[in-house]
Amino acid sequence: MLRSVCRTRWSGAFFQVSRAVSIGRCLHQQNEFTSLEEKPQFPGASAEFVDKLDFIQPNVISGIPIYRVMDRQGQIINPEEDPQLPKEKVVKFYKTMTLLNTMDRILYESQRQGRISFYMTNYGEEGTHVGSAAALNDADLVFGQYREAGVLMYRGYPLDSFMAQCYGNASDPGKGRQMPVHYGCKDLNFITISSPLATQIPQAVGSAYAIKRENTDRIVICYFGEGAASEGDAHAGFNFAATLECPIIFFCRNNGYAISTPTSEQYRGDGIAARGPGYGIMSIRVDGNDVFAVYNAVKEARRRAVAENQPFLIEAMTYRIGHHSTSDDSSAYRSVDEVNYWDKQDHPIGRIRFHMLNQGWWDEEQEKTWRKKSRKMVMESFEQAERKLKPKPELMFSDVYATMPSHIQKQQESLFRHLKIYGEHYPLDLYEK
Ligand SMILES: Cc1ncc(C[n+]2csc(CCOP(=O)(O)OP(=O)(O)O)c2C)c(N)n1
Ligand SMILES: [Mg+2]
Repeated sequence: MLRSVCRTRWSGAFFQVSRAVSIGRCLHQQNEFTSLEEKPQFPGASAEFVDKLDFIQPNVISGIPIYRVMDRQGQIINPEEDPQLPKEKVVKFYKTMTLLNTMDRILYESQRQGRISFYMTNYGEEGTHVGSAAALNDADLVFGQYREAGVLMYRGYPLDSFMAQCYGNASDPGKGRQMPVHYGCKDLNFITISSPLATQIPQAVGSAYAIKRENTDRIVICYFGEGAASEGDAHAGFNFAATLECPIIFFCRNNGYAISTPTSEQYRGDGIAARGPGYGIMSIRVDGNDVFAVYNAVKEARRRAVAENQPFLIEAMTYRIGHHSTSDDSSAYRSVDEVNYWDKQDHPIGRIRFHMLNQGWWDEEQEKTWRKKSRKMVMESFEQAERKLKPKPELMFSDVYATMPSHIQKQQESLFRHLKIYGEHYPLDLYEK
């Protein structure tokens, strides 16, 4: 009963826009066409004439509120919004968020020690990953950007597979041909990450359109950063999703920065959520460090996306605590105090831990045991990945073309010739034969 009340309350929280637009269009089409009537007949707008010159203020949609369920001490603010998740589920949230954090620390250090080539941490954004992943169905298709490892982890992607991809060893499904953090898993419906920003957005919309045509109970979720939202592909994706009425959730992680570009230089409007109404998309802004707020927003958006075949835009406000990647030093463009604030005072892991402690679901002893156990799990997996051989060198030429074209064939032969003569200068014993 309470759940259905929550849902009804919830549906009101999204900015209602797209219905008004499509109803307006229908009315316009139904009107009998007459050039004598003093009403606008333009096919591209449903509006009235005015006789006073007035520009629309760019801040007409300004200060979109940030939905949250818990305060910073992990207390539920409004009991009607409590998702009332069972203890086991909340503990799973916490364990995933902390395991991700531990994996990040180990892999970040590995890169610093020269064991892997590159890494990107998820520090501070764990709540956006886990809250959203938990609200989806397993069959829902995920398109990520690159900083969403927690979504894959929540779905059950094993530590060994994360490590295999980052080490590019023989167990990596991508056979070592991608940079670290470019995960993908067909079985878990997680599309492989690609580096060029925002390319996943129109691809995700295309998939959502295909899913709509299949008429199954599935949706697509597409993650991207507030920086990627400046790409042309974002516009194309939003507009196609709205006009083709696709069951998709656009999930923007607004973490304050796109490498060194702060949001103050990224856009002039009220963030990403404010763009939704312009496209006719239902939109909401949530506190991304509140895992329950993220969960509620995605759950409701998912329910409505399936029921009504329409897109939703969720802007999750959060903060990128780590450097952009191992190729970045963020001390060049932001203060230590700023980072410390988010790390120490407004962290998604801290907030859910407070909540669990308040509920009597967690204590210091459990914390110590879990931290020790999770670190051991990560270390074992990391050591195993490091010991594994690299994939056969010739695999770098396969899997792109069904039949290998002659120029690739030539390159492959040239590599073999080279290795035959100079092989002793390469660590070939580290590669599978
Ligand atoms: C088309 C394109 N342009 C530039 C880059 C380089 N680049 C990689 S990540 C990044 C910043 C993206 O920021 P945001 O979308 O906010 O995601 P975040 O890293 O903050 O999670 C840039 C500019 C790229 N990968 N692709
Ligand atoms: Mg960003």
